[in-house]
Amino acid sequence: TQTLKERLAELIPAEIENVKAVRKEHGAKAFGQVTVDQVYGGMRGLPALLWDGSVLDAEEGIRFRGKTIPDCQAQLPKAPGGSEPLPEALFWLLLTGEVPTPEQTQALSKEWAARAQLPEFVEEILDRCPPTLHPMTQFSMAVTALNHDSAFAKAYQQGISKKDYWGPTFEDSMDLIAKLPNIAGRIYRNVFGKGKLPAIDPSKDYSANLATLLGFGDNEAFVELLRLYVVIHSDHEGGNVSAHTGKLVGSALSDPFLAFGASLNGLAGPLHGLANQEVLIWLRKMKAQIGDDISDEKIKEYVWATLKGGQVIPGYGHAVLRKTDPRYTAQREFALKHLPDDPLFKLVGQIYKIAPDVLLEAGKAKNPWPNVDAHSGVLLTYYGLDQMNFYTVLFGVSRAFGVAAQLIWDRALGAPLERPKSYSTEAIKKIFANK
Ligand code: FCX
Repeated sequence: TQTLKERLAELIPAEIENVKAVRKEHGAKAFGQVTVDQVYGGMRGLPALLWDGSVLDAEEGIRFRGKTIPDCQAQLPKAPGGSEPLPEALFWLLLTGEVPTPEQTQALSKEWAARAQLPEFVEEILDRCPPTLHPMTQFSMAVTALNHDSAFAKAYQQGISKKDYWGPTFEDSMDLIAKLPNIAGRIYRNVFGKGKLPAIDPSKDYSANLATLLGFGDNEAFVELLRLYVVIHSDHEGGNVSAHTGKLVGSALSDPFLAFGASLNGLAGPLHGLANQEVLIWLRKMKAQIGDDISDEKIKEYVWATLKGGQVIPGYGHAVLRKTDPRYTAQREFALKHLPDDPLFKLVGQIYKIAPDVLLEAGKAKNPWPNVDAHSGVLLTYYGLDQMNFYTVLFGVSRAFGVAAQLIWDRALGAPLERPKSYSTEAIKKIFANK
């Protein structure tokens, strides 16, 4: 059967022609106006990036190459006996727009297992980190250090031609994804004193190995959760902080390890990926304050107190979405199937009925609905992974799939250095003085 790299090699020339034709026909046309508010307002809605892998609709949520999360659950290959899509298949889909065969999916599991080992010095870097250093900082350090063996950096030094950039970028991206379970597992075991890391099993899929490295390999429901988790966290179009940072840094021809290390530092912010940690902290504080008998009225008061304290409600709101995040819904459905009576899950469901109305009444947030981070920690906690400062690491493992796919296509299409224009407030005043 055909490998992913062989399939990509077939697809790339046609896509280069496709882009050429689009630029020839539409290159000089304008999307519309850019307002001064967009310059001050974090560039919301500014059409500025190209990425075919996934598109985010404000109402409907994410589609990966045109497929919704339920489509992916129905159509992507699964593990024997499993019902959640395999992240291996999602990576193939992101890169090619095609659903791989079960054999092609399995070949990716095998290839990632074969590439999984970390260089010894990276293991040592992690082992020397104090357990008080946040897991995301450790994660980003280890990923950045993998640049030591970058195929792209080496090929660039040896004078590789621009048209061949995507090849070593693909190799680095495969290595990057393959090595993440060992990095995540090592951080988890070091920080939380969970003993020695077991070896990767080449006969198992990526998520099963990741679960084993974290110490949960025997729990098939947890493995299924990880499969779903990685798929839904993999990509969220091109403009979110982690995806965009990876693309931006990659545009300087920094290799995928340097580019994704930068993505992780963005994901580690509380308004982005760290929100899944923040949600659990917020829930625990709520329980500590209110006690076990939590009424709707008490929740309402707690949500208001958070807002009045000048803080955000973690896990709620979104820069693009204007409806409940389908990534939240997918996790809710997983919980309804596997842990319907879990008290923390019930609490999250209760908050879902209350927080949106409070946010609407407060009148600031453009989207009062929950996002992906409102739900993920509750599922992990249920299975015993209750160290919440580790949660964003799992988001990071997943986000590598989207960022890597994007980097490969950017190098294949010859994406140039990113360099938007910045303006001073004085310049803006002058430009619009008489307009
Ligand atoms: N709680 C309280 N206030 C909120 C809010 C929330 N959940 N969401 C938005 N607001 C506030 C904003 O802080 C802003 O206030 P300001 O005018 O005083 O600056 C105002 O509402 C308008 O913001 P809005 O345009 O709706 O949202 P942004 O695009 O600026 O920000 C995020 C989007 C996601 C950053 C925002 O909704 C937020 O802070 N949410 C909580 C953190 C969170 O859950 N992040 C994870 C998002 C995502 F899913 C991910 O990346 O993982």
